[in-house]
Amino acid sequence: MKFELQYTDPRSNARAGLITTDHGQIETPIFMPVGTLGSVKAVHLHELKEDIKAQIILGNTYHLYLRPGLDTLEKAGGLHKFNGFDRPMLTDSGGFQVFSLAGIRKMREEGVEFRSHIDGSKHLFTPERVMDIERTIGADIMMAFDECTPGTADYNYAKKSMELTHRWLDRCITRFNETEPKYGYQQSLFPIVQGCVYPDLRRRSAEYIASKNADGNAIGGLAVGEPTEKMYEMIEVVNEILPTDKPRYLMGVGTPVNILEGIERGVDMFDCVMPTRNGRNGMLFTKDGIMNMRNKKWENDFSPIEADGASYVDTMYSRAYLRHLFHAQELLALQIASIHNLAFYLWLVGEARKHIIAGDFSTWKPAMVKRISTRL
Ligand code: PRF
Repeated sequence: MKFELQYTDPRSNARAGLITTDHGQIETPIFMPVGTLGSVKAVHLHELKEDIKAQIILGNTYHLYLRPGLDTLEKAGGLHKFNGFDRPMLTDSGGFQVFSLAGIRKMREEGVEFRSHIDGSKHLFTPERVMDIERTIGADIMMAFDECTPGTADYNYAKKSMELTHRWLDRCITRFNETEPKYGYQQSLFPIVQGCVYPDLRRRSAEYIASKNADGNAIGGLAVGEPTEKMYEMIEVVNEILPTDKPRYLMGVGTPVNILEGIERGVDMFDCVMPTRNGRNGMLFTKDGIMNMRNKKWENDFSPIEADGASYVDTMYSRAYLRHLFHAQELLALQIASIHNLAFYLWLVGEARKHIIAGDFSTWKPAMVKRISTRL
């Protein structure tokens, strides 16, 4: 994998870059739609590629390991062959999902023992095991196995947890270096900064992660219960230390505003379930603000969903019709909302990139933050 830093905003830390993988290029800053089980929920590949223009999607080690399982993925020839998405993919390591989803966990130095949320069966994730699983899934970017410290953790817990994440990282790197990709294309390993809301821990973690000289670096343990201002402060602390010539990935973030704030602070990659999950609940993000499509307000509004929206669904369907679909619990509502929101997210990061390149990001960004924060 290669990263080329193309433009840096003179008035902020915003950057535009280009990642090159064996499955193609990614223009940064970028948003990665979440495809937990190998599919972006309610979205066909055709829309994902041609309309939403997704450049990279994310899959989850925890979910794919439980279903369909490693045998099937290996027989398929990896996740790209299995789901048909021939552009870059990234897998999260389970370092978040095990902690948020799995039942009865036992944390030890060795790893985490957990019970499947599907059938209660017992499993053990160690850093070595997770590397082997991510090799079998075959994403272009593999995330290290970490503990995602809750945003409310006390200092002592956060410190111990960060130190464990660092020891696990060393074991991930060893295993990664001992093993080969299985399907004939390269894979990169991204380590993850932790340290909760404590600046000195964040600094120590960023220094440790930077010392590994990986192809890219991630910031974890944010948007997990801490105040938003703390999140922005931690991004600033960490990005002062992470190398500028490698992509920086802020995990699981966030709202459109969070993403613009992250870009301004030097983040290049984002993922979040928000556009798809909130979309399925009727929440639409648009250039002119947030709409709850279940509201009575839209009952007789026959205007397009978004007249100058980024997706073909925006002018193909009216607000009144989409509201009707949500009320009638029609599956089409979930599809339209997911496609709309993802197209908006990809449009937003694409615009940010254009304005970084044009040199007016610092005036464009506050105006856009104001515009998209409105409630329609
Ligand atoms: N670690 C991992 N995945 C994640 C996170 C993390 O800290 C987060 C936190 N926002 C989202 N996804 N491995």
